[in-house]
Amino acid sequence: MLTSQEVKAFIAENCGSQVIGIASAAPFRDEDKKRIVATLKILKSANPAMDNEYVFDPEDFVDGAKSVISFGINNFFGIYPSADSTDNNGPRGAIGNFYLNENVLNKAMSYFALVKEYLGSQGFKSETPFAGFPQKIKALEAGLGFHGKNTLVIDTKLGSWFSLATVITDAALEPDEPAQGGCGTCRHCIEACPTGALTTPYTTQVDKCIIYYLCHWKKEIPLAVRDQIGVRIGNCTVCSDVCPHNKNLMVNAEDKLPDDVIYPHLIPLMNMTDDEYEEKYGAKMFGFIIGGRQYLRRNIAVALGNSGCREALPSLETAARDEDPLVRSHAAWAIEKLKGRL
Ligand code: B12
Repeated sequence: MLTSQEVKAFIAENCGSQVIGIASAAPFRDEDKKRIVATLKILKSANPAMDNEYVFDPEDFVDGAKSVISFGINNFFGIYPSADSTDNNGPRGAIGNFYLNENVLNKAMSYFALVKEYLGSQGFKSETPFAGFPQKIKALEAGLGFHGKNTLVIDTKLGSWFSLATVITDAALEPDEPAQGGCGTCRHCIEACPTGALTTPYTTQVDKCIIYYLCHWKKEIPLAVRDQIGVRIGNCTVCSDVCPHNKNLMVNAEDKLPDDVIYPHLIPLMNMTDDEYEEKYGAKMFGFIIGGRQYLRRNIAVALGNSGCREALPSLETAARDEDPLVRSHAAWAIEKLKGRL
C-alpha cells in the first residue's frame, strides 16, 4: 500500500518542495462553488476569451479520485519598487514578482510528469487540474498553510510567495490536518492595497484588484484606477510585499527572470517591436495572461503618465498616433497627465 509519507518523500526529493500536503478528493462545497463562479464571471467580463464558468471537482479529472496532493514551488524573486523608480535611463516599470514565470511553469510541468510517472508505477492514476479547479481550497485542507487576509495561502517557510501545484489521484492517501496560524490583528495588506480590494478580509474584490486591470481587462482602463496603478505594468505585489510572513524569504535565484524583463526601463519598452515583445514577454509570462503587445503598451502608457518624467513625452506622442485605439487613448491621457492638465 502506498502511504502519504512515501508520496511526500518522493515529491520532496524530486520536486525540491518543502511544503507538501494531502487532502481528500471530496467535491467542493456549494457555497464555495457559488463564490468562485461569481469570480469567474467577473473575469469573463474583462476578457470574453475566458469562457470557463464551471468549477471542477476532483472526480472530473480522475475517475474514482480519492486524494488531492498539493505542493508549493518557491516563486519569490525579490521586491521591486513601484514608485520613484526613475534613474538616468528614465522611469522603470514594475512587474517584479510574478508567479506566471515561464521557468516556474516549465518546472511545474516537469514535476507533474514525474509525480504522474511515480504514481503510475505504483498502479495509480493521476492528473493535474487546470483553471476552474480552486487549488487554494484543497491546499488549505491539506495543511499547506493558512488563509491570509490577502486571500493567499501563507506558509511559515515560503510565506505567500509560492505557486500551488496540484495532483489528483485515485490512491487513497492519509489526509493531513489544516495548518495552525493566522494573521491575528495584522491589517497591513488591507491598508496597503492601492485600490481597497481587500477591505473584506479573506476575500479579494476581483474587479478592484490592479492585476485584474493590468492582466485580464482588454478594454480602456477606468480613469479612477489609472492613478492607483503607479508604474506597475503587468502585476501588483503590494499585498504580498507588506506581509510580515514574507520577510526574510529565500529568493528563487535559479528561476528569476532578468531585471530588464521584470523591472524594465519604460521608454524603450514603449517602442518595442512585435518581435521584441514576443521574445521578451510573449513566451516568458505575459503571453498567457495579457495576450498581446497592445495591452502591455497600454499599461506602459499609464505608467509613463504616472512617472512624472517629461522625457517620456516624445515616445508618448508617437504612441498617441498608434494604429491601436487602446494605445492611442492611453498615451493621450498620459501626455495630459505629464503636462499637469489632469
Ligand atoms: C482567478 C485567480 C486570480 C484572480 C482572482 C483572485 C482571487 N482571490 O480569487 C486575480 C487575477 C485577481 C488573481 C491575482 C493573484 N493571484 Co491568482 N489565481 C486565480 C485562480 C486561477 C483561481 C482562484 C479562484 O478560484 N478564485 C475565486 C475566489 C472566490 O476564490 P477564493 O479567493 O479562494 O475565495 C474564497 C475566499 O473568499 C473564501 N472566504 C470567503 N470569506 C471567507 C472568510 C474567511 C474567514 C475565510 C478563511 C475564507 C473566506 O471563500 C471563497 C471560496 O471558498 C488561482 C489558480 C486556481 N486554479 O486555483 C490563482 C491563484 C489563487 N493565484 C495565485 C497568485 C500567486 C496570485 C497573485 C499573487 C499574482 C501575482 N501577483 O503574482 C495575485 C494575488 C491577488 C490577491 N490578493 O487575490 C496563486 C496563489 C498561491 C498562494 N500561495 O496562495 C494561485 C493558487 C495560482 C497558483 N497555482 O499558484 N488570481
